[in-house]
Amino acid sequence: MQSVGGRLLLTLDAVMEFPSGAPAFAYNGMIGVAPTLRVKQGDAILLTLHNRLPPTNFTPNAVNVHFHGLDVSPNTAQDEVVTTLANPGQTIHYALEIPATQQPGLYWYHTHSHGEAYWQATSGMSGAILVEPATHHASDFAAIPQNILILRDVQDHPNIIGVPWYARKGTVALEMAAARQHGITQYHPADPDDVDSGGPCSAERYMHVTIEGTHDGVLQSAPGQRQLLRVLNASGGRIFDLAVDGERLGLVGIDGYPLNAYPGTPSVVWVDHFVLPPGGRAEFLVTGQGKEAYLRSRCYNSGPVGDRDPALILARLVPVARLRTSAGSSVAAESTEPPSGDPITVQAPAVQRLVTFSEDAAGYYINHQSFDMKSMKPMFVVRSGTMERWVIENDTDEVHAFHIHQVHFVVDDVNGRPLTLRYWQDTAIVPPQRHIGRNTIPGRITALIDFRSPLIKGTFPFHCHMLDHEDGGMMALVKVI
Ligand SMILES: [Cu+2]
Repeated sequence: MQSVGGRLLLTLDAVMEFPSGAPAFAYNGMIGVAPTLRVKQGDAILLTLHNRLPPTNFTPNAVNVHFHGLDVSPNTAQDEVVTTLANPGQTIHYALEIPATQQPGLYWYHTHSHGEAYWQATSGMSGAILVEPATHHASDFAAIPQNILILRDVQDHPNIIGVPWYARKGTVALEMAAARQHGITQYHPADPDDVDSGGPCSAERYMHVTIEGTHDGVLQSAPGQRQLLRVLNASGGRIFDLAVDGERLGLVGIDGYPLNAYPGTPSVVWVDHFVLPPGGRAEFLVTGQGKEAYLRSRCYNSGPVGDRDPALILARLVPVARLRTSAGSSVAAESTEPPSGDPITVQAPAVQRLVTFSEDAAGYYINHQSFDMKSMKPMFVVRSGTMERWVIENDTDEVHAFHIHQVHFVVDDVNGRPLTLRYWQDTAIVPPQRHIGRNTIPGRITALIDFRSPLIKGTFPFHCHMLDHEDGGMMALVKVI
């Protein structure tokens, strides 16, 4: 869907899909459809959300929508997710005002009902939002063919109802064991524990990954021609280590922001692979090689007790003579240059805080507290107009994915090592603790968080974007005054 005259009007229903019993978005009567929203900087999204799910005994079936990554107000009618909930039979009207200064790139929307977030995400209740520049500049990628790809993981034996069901729109990604049956043998040089061993590279039981935005898992490529792949990790908790055979990825945007929105970072950075946490987006260029290649996820080891993120074939890049650019482009000087972000300079942090992720048999915690739905008491009160340094520690044996609503941050260092490539992001991997001799050292990242937008005052969450962890309590509130 495209905005018209600065407004995008949308009605979504939350419905129960038969016979699976899984919750789903419905759009224009089409069950399992969550349209991609294309808007311009400064536009409004007017969303009416009807909850037509049945009341049940096993889950509240409440829904709402979080506009992930957008620099919008956390207050009612915009991106308020803690108290704004539609129970079965209720309706929410959203009037979201996207700032004119929103960085152009890939964002997304998904339900955010605490306690049901994982179930709803792994039922596919999410969609993409693409923010385009309000005015075209010479350098805005107008001549680059592009695809939005949405990665999801879905439960094929849902743990609530017990009836197998399958993803609606996506093409199922091939795990390497299955890929070998299709005669696909090349994959990233092996992790020794690949496949069937129970190690991190073996398949997750009862879950499979889908990719939306391809034609039956096929993407075209043309020799020497660049294209832009805009990839959204809409899974409930998977990590994808993205790579294309024989090619480097030309990163141009992370989490909606152009790479060069961080001062001094180039507009394109070429990497061999990119690790995309759940909730994150990566936008990158690939160049056709004139032969078939695979877009894949390499196996990712998320720690001794982490979920399995096996090697996957996501899509097949098939050579054609020439790729077409988007139809109807009216740009005078079409460009293959990435959009130039207005650099956002950092300022010295006003405050340093410690955020600790932990877990035990009973649940998941931030600073040893499990999120309490009945309390709007913020863990931190932040002064608007400042930046803050948050040290985020992981006292567990698995990766977590730090996400904060409304704002972006820059990761300065990981486990004490300063990063050479810095960029604005809204979701970041926090590595697991390490056991060295008798000592246990927490995993740690340091994030410089930008609370300077005058639009962002109010109370909003930060949490782990492995949504089963969020549901289990790994969420807290920050209040910006
Ligand atoms: Cu987590």
